[in-house]
Amino acid sequence: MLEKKDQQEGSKKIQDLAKDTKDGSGQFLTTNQGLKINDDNNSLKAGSRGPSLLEDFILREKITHFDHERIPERIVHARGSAAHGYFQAYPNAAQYSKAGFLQNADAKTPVFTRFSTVAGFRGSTDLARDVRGFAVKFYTEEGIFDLVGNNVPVFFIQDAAKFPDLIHAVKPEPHNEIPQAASAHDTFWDFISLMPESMHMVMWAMSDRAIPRSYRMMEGFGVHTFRFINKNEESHFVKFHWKPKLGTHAVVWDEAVKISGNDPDFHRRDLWEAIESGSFPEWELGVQLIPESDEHNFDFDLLDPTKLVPEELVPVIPIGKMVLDRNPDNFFAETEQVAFHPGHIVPGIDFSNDPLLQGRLFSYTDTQLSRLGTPNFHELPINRSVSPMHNNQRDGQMRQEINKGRASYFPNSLGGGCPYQAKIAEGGFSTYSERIDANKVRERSSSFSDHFSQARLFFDSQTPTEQNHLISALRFELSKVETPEIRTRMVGLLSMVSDPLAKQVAKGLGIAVPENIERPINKGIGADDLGMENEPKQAAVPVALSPTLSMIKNPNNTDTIESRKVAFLCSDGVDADSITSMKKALLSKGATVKIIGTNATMLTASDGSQITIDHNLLTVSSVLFDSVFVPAGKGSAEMLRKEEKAIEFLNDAYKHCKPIAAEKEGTELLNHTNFIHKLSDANRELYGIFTSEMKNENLAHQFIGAMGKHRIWSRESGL
Ligand code: HDE
Repeated sequence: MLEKKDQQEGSKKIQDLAKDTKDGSGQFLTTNQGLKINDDNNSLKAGSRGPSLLEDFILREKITHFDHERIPERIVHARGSAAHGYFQAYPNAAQYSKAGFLQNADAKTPVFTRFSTVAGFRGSTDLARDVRGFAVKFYTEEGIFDLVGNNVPVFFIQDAAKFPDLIHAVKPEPHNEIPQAASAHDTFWDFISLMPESMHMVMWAMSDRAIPRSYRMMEGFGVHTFRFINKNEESHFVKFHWKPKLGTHAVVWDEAVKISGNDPDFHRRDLWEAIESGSFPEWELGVQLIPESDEHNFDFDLLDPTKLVPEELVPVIPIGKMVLDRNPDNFFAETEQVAFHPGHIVPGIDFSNDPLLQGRLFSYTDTQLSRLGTPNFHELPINRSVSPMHNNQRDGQMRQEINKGRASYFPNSLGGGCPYQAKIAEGGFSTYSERIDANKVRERSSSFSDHFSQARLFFDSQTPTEQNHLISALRFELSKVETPEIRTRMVGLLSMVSDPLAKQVAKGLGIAVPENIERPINKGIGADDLGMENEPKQAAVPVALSPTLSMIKNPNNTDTIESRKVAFLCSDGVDADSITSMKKALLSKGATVKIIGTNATMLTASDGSQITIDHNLLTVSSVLFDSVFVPAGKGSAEMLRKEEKAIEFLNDAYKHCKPIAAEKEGTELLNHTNFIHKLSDANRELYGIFTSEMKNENLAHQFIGAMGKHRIWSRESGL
């Protein structure tokens, strides 16, 4: 029997653990009706060994609720992670749009931002090769504004009518539901090979943008052209950009595959841990503004969502920043139930006639009706507007609001005419009065028909490293395709983008670039139209190269190592001083250090001190870190040499171009890797390997400098 004192201490410990949960603060367990439960462990039976009784309303309520815990997952973007934060406008923002949340640089507008993959199911891996959703809900004083974008500035298709086809093609194939969260299969490439308009987006999706290092290191884009309306009621076309403070970075494909096995929650965990540790991710919101008078001054159509506006033509003006500083309290209630909608706008923002955007305006309410089950989804706490909501919409499933009074119609006299309409001067929304004079037609504008110039601009703007990654990605994906005709058709389309690209991909597939390109069936446009025959092979774009399209050359990247994760590979006998001094240097730059040991608990250092282990080597791999340090300590190096996993850890870090440092006896461990002997002493540092046979202050400095570059790409090209 426990002594009373022990019992009290035990329950105090549990209460301490539970102090951050509402239900842990000394509440009784109850049914949904508030009845206090006396026994939550046993069902009601006829005798302790007898059958259960149907009368057991407590069991029935608990199990019924459980049976209904799942709701339909999102048809696309099912896998996601989110965080709360705020948006703060810069003083210049007010001149561009009359939107209330852009007027006051001292005000903070709450936001909830959800990042996602597109194709995978809710439980799929974060590291799938896929576009990422980047959806921001602004809780403004004038109502909800949702900026529902992606981490890629263009889209696969030009018209909403093709969206169900695109998604059917990319989702697991219908007969066997294979493969999960992957575009590398026949139906996807069959569709793409018949849709030349997708070629620009294919470049982005096959680039490393589709395997980000972190949600915190992704750009975001509104994709479509929207409108900003200023205080003088003038309209500008606008493209939205989110630029991450931590730079735009990716992992490499082999790493992505291994992360998926090691930690399928890699991005979710990364976002969560960064915020928990106080390292709040931050983005700058920028806009490209185009006066109405310039609408037709580009070689592409501003309404075509497969085109971007090169930053060299129209610069991105920063107008505010977003900081994510709070993790959700409950995944389901917030991240799962949040309902975004590109049609949620506020005065000062309006739509363009982009036919993809126009289709989205219908889809998002419709999908919430089947996913959240009621037109009252706006009443869920995460979706609720902070500006008061008054209208005559009534009833429906799960209605929360208890509306009072008799008048639920407008106009009324019985309700005193309330709620009444707001004048524009009072903040009432009024759609931008755009002149439309046209025939009702079902057709694609001929200004949408150059599908290749911007695809080529993207490919040409990449560094050789990035081009190689893109070529490898296409080789990988198309090698998984089982139907030879699809591969050939794809290589044909790629040759319309870039001959070197097509040749390299074809070589990897063991086929030739077709001489006469097969005309895509249906061509994504009306059956009576000619489509590709009219297209210039490589039409001129005024911009030949755009460095902002490359992640490596991206002018917005800095050399910060804030929140980067460094693995210290250690075992018993490690030199405690070596750990302390390197750790101090890294922490001073905002990096995170994790001690990887050969057990799950403690290391005994060479001076006898005890060092807490963060991860057992058994459970991690270098793909989960940004760089590796092997501290000094003879005993430690000798123990690690016998661990196959430790050598693999280093080999992988090398393969994935990550900086590696080793001090004194730690350098010995590197002699057992498969890369060290390929490097001369002179070129080690060039390839991001920093070793020091003695204690050396400069080691940390060099290591940090290399980490600031993200990866040592010279390894891929140089050896
Ligand atoms: Fe979406 N999209 N989409 N989409 N989309 C959804 O809405 C749809 C498109 C995007 O974190 C769905 O609530 C159509 C472009 C994001 O909750 C659905 C078309 C872009 C998210 C839907 C598009 C996006 C969605 C599924 C073509 C980039 C996740 C669940 C006309 C600008 C939001 C839901 C979140 C989600 C339909 C095209 C981004 C079914 C019909 C282009 C980031 O309504």
